[in-house]
Amino acid sequence: MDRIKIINLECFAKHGVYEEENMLGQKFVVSAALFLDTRKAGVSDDINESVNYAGVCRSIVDWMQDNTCNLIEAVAEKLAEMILTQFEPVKKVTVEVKKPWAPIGMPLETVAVEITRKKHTAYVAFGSNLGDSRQLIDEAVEKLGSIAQNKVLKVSDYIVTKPYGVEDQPDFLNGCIMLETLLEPLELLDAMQNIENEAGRKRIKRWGPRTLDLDLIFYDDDIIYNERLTVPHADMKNREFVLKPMAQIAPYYVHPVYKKTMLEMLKEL
Ligand code: A4P
Ligand code: MG
Repeated sequence: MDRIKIINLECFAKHGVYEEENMLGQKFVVSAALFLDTRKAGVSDDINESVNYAGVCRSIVDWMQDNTCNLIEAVAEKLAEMILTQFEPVKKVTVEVKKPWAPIGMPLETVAVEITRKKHTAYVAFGSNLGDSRQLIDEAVEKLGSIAQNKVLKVSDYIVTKPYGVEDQPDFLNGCIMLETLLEPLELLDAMQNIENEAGRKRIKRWGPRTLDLDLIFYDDDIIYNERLTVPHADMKNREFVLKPMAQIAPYYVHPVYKKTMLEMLKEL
């Protein structure tokens, strides 16, 4: 990806662990590499096709002065999040925060933290067969989208499906959403489980009736396997209630393990 670089932007701010630092302030030096596609702006010579780096610099300085963190790790994290959420064309960012006057009682040129953060694409399947399913799902989509690090990009139709697995239970309402997220996979799972709990979800019976079920189907092209998470979702290839909405919102998305599009997987099922 192309990069716009901001190098050594100076500002005076009050981040630090010591009280004196929070009162007196000191010099910070911020660098950022904004990863985006500059091809269109390069051809058209139109600023509207790119990111105005003056605007990014202004936002960095304003944020540095309006907030107080203990750690430069936190400063870098928040700056990266601010840049990614406020400047849409930026897909990934590297932020370096330098603190040349760090009060450690020894001469040094500077201390610095450098981090890289990016926007991820996640697909989340939803299902409900207890309570007011449509409203519970509407609320879940709204809650997922209202998390500052998330943006809902697409929502499939809600479809009525016959129960799969345990069959003597009411029909389900199912669908999928496409999410842009800055959350890491387990953070996203935490958020999903909180929303399930708020919907009154009780974990009584595996595959049994539920007010709200949110499953993480894909997270970028990542393959994740740990105690809490299997991604891509292990059983999706057998579930029409997942593949049908996926084929609607992401027909050509290729399963990172099976190497087949959602349309192909649906057709095979
Ligand atoms: N977990 C692991 N991987 C994931 C993932 N990719 N996404 C872990 C979400 N969670 C994942 O889930 C159990 C544990 O799975 C979690 O703690 C998480 O750490 P759960 O939601 O508490 O339990 P569950 O939903 O009863 O089990 P499971 O296996 O998730 O059930 P499913 O697979 O969700 O199936 N028929 C129709 N027509 N429509 C449906 O929506 N849903 C089910 C439930 C059965 N039949 C259905 C439908
Ligand atoms: Mg589940």
